[in-house]
Amino acid sequence: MAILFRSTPAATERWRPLLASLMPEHEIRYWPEVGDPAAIEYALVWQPPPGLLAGLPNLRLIFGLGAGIDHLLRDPDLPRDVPIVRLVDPYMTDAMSEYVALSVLRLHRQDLDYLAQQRAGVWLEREQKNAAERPVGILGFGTLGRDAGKKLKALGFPVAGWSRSPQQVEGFATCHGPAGRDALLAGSEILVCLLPLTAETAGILNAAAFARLPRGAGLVNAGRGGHLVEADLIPALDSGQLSGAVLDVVAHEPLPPDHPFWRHKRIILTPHVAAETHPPTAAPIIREAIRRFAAGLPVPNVVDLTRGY
Ligand code: NDP
Ligand code: OXD
Repeated sequence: MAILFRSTPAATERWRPLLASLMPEHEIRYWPEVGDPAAIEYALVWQPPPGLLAGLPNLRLIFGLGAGIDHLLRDPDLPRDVPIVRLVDPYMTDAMSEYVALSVLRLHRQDLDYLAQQRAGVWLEREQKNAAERPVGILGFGTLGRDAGKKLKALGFPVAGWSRSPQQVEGFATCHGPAGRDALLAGSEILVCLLPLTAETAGILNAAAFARLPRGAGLVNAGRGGHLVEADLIPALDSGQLSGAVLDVVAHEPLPPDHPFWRHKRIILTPHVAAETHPPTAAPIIREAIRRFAAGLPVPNVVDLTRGY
């Protein structure tokens, strides 16, 4: 029985010693050295080349090396009868909440304006609200959204969360469905997207959604680039409907050098680093999932392919 590992070359070098010491009982093969495909039962993958998984006839379980699995669903030949486990790691959850808290605070405390003033040598106090007066709406109130919500709440922000199914989360206003989304947008001075990318959520951050937000709202997108209709963002920023956007993800990564987002004064960009996979904490989680699967026990965080996440 062998495990196939495939990620970026840099990530592969971080994982290699960890997997060797944590799973000495398994033969681990590092793509592109697949060897006999029939020997591979488990695949640990990030952005596998299309067709790679379909070429493994005895594959029993796929681990996506990230929280989102859209990188797997893009493969038209994905073997849909093999269960997919996504990565849920408290280390990553903490990282995402740090990113969201930082981004929300930057928008709330008018960082973009103060940076512009600093560059222009302008000493000018701007009117400032308290966090308690700045409602935050979170699209995607799952593992990451709820944790970010709790931490924003601890900072004083009123937080509402939107999900696909009705959810009761103590201390939060929650909603679901299109009507719930529109109500959440109308009441959110800062909107955070932590959705998975699915057919239902693609393009959800668009001109119509921005128009529903209170004028001057801020946007944080740490979900996927495909959530944002990129052509709609700059007009919303230039008209003042949005006051700023923090983007960790974009449609085409890395962002092309001539893309207007690089230089727009009201956009803060980071290169998909909000919550990176952390091999030292992720590897034991994967080892435990393999142990459970091999023992015939239920494995947590199996993706529901009918929902797409
Ligand atoms: P979860 O599956 O735990 O949560 C997803 C949430 O989105 C759930 O609340 C779900 O609703 C909701 N949702 C899904 N589809 C819809 C829909 N059509 N309408 C309304 N709500 C919907 O995922 P995580 O919180 O772990 O991760 C979320 C995403 O964050 C990942 O898929 C990935 O794209 C992104 N991510 C980005 C990272 C980065 O570094 N930028 C790092 C890690 C993740 P319900 O509760 O009803 O199921
Ligand atoms: C993930 C990511 O989905 O890093 O884990 O984007």
